[in-house]
Amino acid sequence: MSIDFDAVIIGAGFGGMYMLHKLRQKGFTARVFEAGKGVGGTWYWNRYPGARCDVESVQYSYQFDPDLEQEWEWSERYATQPELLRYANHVADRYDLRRDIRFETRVSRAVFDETANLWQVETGQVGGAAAKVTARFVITAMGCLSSPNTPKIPGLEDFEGPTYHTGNWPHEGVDFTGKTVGVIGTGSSAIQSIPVMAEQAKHLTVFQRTANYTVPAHNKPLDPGYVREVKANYREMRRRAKTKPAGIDFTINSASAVETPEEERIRQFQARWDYGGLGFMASFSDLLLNDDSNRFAADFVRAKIGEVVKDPKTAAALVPKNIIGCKRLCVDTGYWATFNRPNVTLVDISDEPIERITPTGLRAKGEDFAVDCLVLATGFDAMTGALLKVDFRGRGGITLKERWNEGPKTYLGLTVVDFPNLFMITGPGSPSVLTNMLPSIEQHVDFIADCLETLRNKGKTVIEPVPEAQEEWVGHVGDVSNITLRSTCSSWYVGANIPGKPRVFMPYIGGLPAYIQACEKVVANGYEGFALA
Ligand code: N01
Repeated sequence: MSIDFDAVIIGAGFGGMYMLHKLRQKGFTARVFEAGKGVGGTWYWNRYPGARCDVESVQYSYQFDPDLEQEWEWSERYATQPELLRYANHVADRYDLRRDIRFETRVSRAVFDETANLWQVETGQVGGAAAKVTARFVITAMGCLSSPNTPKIPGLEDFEGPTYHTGNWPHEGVDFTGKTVGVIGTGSSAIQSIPVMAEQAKHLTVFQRTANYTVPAHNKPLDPGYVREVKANYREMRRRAKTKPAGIDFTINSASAVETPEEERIRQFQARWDYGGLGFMASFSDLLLNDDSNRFAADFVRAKIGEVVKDPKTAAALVPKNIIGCKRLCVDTGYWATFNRPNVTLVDISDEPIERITPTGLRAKGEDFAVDCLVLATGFDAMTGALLKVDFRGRGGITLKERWNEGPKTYLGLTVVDFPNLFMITGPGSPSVLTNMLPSIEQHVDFIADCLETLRNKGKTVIEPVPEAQEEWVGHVGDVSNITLRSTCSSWYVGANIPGKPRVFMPYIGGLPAYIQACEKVVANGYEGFALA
């Protein structure tokens, strides 16, 4: 059987685009299949009002080409979705990527042919015929939060008005002027979009099952002097970022919150609060390791709610009860203050689920809420959802679904036993969602490209992890997750948001530096843990 491409890449977000560029640079042929009409991945689909990145723009950007870094101008501290999408398109144009990308094409199945040592990849084109291509390698770049979760609320299909999911927002936008809107969910997507939708809608009713922690973004236009300074020192900033667990260049206070006197502790929290953003969780080194330290941080944030929200009942309902950092910390602009608006109502459904969706609204807590449209800010089947939508078949016809029926098991979050020549960019078992995605993506892409080059140089055509290496990595991922409080509570990190999903802490929480070191050791030892044939 002939081989059409050295590699098939699934997805044209930041992972898929850089993978294509890197493989081309190394002289490999590659074809990217992308379900959307354009590049950008997350930033192509998540177009809800207020969508923006919670990692600062100058850090949430590619670093593989210093010229790209220098020429691109970010306008705000946190880039908006449209700006990020413009950046993705600029990258696609600058490196002439589109000629190897097939848009509106979804990969449905990929079968490993053990005789020819290649992948047979089946695709379906929107409105077109199915097709098959063959490739030596398949590389998934489908994103960790790309399979939207639509909860099975009774009656959802009976609703007569439009229903929008934040993770699959209409490209033409939505005009909420004069509309009554029901929002289900209070995660990051809801917390970003609620303040913006509230400015337009006639009335917004927010159905909250779990109150969430959020810190202010303090977003602002980027000062040209600051940008000049960043650009002059980009390499150093990127180097520092790689020494931080989250791959983000912010200062981590090495002190323990419990061992710090109260006055100093509050001063630290307040300083981080005033600066804004995810760095709040780096106020102390033990916020996710020690119950008391965590409670200090949680109490600090909880106390802020009453200072902003005027109605005591609403303020009390907005107070999160779980640990801070259990779910990803949200970063907001005016979220709590939005509940002071006369056109916004919070409905606390923590004690009983939404009874049903009716043709004209929702029924919850024995009350009917009439709405013109529904917004589902209900998140994603994270980390494994998109991968398991593709019918991957490895050795002996085993499916990835069968292999992962007790939760995802990988070697380095990159590869899976019995699925030779399959690589996953930011797969489960890698730092991915616990880090700045861009440096994590680039590290994976570089690892994969170097690996393919090594195989070519050695005259090898097959690489796959050995079971012992995978078991050891899975054990290590589990062990480090057990050290932190994060694995003790319900979140999408452990699959708790999807009924029936195995409860496993999916990302690697050991931090980016430890992960990079582990990968470097594997390479230095001649791809230790892999079998090459
Ligand atoms: O999704 P979520 P998200 N009835 O899963 C609720 C990234 N992100 O899209 O908590 C009622 O966090 C659910 O309730 P509960 C970021 O990593 C980044 O907001 O399960 N409610 C929850 O409130 C983030 O963590 C940015 O009790 C139901 C909400 O829906 C991740 O994406 C921006 C329900 C879902 O929250 C996911 O965020 C946005 C039901 N049946 C997102 N089912 C950046 O800033 C679910 N819910 C980069």
